[in-house]
Amino acid sequence: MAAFPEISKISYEGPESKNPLAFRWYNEDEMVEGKTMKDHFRFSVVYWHTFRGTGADPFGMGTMVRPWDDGSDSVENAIGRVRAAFEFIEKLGAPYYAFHDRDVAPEGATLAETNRNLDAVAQVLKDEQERTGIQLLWGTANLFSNPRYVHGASTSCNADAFAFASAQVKKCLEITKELGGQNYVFWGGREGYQNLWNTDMRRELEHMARFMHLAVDYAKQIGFTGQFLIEPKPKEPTKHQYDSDAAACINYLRAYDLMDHFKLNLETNHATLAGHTMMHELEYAAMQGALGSIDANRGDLLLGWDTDQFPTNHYLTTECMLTILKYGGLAPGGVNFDAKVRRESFEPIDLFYAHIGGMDAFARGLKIAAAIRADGQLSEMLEQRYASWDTGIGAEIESGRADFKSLETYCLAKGEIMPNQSGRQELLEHIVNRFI
Ligand code: XUL
Ligand code: CO
Repeated sequence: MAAFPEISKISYEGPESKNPLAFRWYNEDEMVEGKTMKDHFRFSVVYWHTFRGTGADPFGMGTMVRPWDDGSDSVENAIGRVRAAFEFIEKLGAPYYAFHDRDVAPEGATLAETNRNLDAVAQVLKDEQERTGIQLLWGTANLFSNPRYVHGASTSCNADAFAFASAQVKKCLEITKELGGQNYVFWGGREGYQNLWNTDMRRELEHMARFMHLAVDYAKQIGFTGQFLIEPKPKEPTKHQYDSDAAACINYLRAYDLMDHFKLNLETNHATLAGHTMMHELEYAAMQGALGSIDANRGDLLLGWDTDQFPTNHYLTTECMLTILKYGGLAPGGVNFDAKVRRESFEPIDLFYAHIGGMDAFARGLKIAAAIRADGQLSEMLEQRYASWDTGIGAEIESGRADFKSLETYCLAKGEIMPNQSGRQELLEHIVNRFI
């Protein structure tokens, strides 16, 4: 039985269309800067919010109406959910999906039973991938829900939790490889602390690094060649997460000799929680060669937590796409909708409205970003701003020919210097508005 019987394949109808079940901007074969939209974005649907989200919040139970799901934790129900998920992703026209091990298959009474459950569901995932051509963008292990990870997984004070997390990631790497996953993500939901009085931070960070090295080693052993990604987030559920933002992650990867094996999976709402813009996080990671993939969503400025809303703001998507284009794209990463429909949007059709809106917002952002780049005024102004570094004393400093003595000599001869350039922020913002 079809899960979405009243929905047919979503198609592109163009900006004039008023059909809410059609794309107005996302036209997968349209070329932008020499690449199809499909290849620019590599859109991905997440299993956890879209197929496991119930709408429960700390004040009330779930609200989602999901006729294909009997609410049980059985393997049969999990398999039925796979069929519904692939029907949805295929009708939407997203080329990828992403999951946690525990989203797709139920945990059993023992590790062996859990692994058997995962194998049974993975076989159906594989069949559905082959039937539809939909691919796995990334897999990840849920190392935060089960009470065994109450103090963390690889950073737990309990060595058994580290061992269990290792067994879980081992299995998840095998399944991700089996399903042709193009990346593997670590998001350390409980890898941090609630207070420092009970925390040996140095020891915990060393354990987390050991864990990542073990994953890298095992990937090599089994021939998994996907890209490893770390997903920064500063807090929630812990007060402080060690992977707090792009800069902290990159410092950590360098300090523990992991830079060759990892890139970052940046999420908009996590950037907001860290007190950064998404553009900042993208730029910071990309300039160091560590831009891997993005979790596309947004927060709410009036709510201080990780609301994971679908992105609809064209300024946001333009900023994302400007930076992504500047650094040559995301592959093998993609634009992964780590976003959930609101508790009040409980009908199955809302899943379509949400994803179509997000894909269209990104498609429009891409077109705006490409127009800004083709126009060239912004990049010319940026280049101009740093012109003093291109010749003379600037070039001498950049090339390493200057030292403190030669710079003092230069200043003694030159005399006082004056601020010589306006920052032009208002003009620049106004120029961006010409395109949005
Ligand atoms: C949590 C979050 C996760 C990761 C995968 O805030 O973003 O869903 O994306 O574990
Ligand atoms: Co995420």
